[in-house]
Amino acid sequence: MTITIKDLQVINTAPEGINLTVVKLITSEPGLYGLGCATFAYRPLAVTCYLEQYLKPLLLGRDVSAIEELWALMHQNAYWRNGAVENNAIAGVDLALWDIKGRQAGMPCYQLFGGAVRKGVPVYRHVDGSSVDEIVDQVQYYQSLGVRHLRVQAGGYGGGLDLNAPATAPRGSLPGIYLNSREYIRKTVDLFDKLRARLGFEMDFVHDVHERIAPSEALVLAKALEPYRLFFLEDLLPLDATEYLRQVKAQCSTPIAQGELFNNPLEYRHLIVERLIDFMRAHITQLGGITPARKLAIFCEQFGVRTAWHGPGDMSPIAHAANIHIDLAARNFGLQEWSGIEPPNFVIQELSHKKGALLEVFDGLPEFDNGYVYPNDRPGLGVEINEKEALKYPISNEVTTWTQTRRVDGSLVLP
Ligand code: GCO
Ligand code: MG
Repeated sequence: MTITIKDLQVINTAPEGINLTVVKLITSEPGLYGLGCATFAYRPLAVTCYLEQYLKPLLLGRDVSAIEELWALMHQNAYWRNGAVENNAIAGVDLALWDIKGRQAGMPCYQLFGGAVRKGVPVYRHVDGSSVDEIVDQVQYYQSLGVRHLRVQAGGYGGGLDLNAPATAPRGSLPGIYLNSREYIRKTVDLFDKLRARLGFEMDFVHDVHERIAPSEALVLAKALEPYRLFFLEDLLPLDATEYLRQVKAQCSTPIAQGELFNNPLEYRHLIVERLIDFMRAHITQLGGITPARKLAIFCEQFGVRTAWHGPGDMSPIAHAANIHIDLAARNFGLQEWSGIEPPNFVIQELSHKKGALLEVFDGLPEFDNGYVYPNDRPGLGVEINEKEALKYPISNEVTTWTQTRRVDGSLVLP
């Protein structure tokens, strides 16, 4: 008897003050359901509408076992493809289908992917501060927890969080988060020089440029950071400038990571085939879920490109768990971002939120211990949601401000 999709429900919740969107697929088998993540923190209502108005009518009554068929059906159903809203919506269904597959098999998803090649997943945590002393304190705190890899930022991404035009901007410039790229480069190189002088080379550091500087400036930064032997330098360039990585890789040994903004193969295929990136950092639900993500990880393996899946605060524990299941079975695993239950710093500074609320809503978040993350080995992705608790944390629909990033002359720069 074929088990089919009986209902598709969307659960929106923001326990940490960050919008999270969960898909619950109810099947025709009593008690059998799956949970997926469709989080696109800045467009939750659009994703919800896409799921309820378009994917639900398409999917009801279809065979839950046919994951490849259903992914392709969703992907091409609107003819135009690979948008951020639709890919995150499709991912919500796709992760739920893999969750169902694991629950039916009585196995954690990583077993379905070929079994684990490591017992725990090495992760990096986030460090951010306004002074070297503050950053050194945080590094030493995480070192005490056994963490061996850290992302180090000095004031978010390239600039502060001030939404007012600086005095140096032209008269009448609009509010925004202003970035002086030359100053950012000077400060970043100076920061890592001081960190290495004080801490040595035992800890592995990554740094996120977040696509905000010009290609020639990016090359200068990557070369200037060579002596500090970063584990990787992330989002050195925006998606539409990644051809310039040919110049960067030809002149510089700093390992390069790109990917959280990837939507489709046309954006990353050349980067992997030409080995212009060393670490692929896609956001699993932005790609459309586990189904395309596994194919991308295996494609990377052919070219010696390692994985470093995006793992930010604006991702639900279900997607974090999906990252971990893929990591466990991947031989070309590089490093996993683990922002864990703390949201990104720009959210903490903007919104008050109850610490720990995330774990009241979600049960089964993979466990962080001594620099590694471990799945809970339950069948499927291993995460459950308390729908009653979820209702306590409604999502917000304010205008997004942190992406209003501007150069010193007041013009917008990609965030
Ligand atoms: C990272 C990312 C995030 C993004 C955030 C956007 O490397 O973790 O750059 O911090 O800025 O996911 O919402
Ligand atoms: Mg990033």
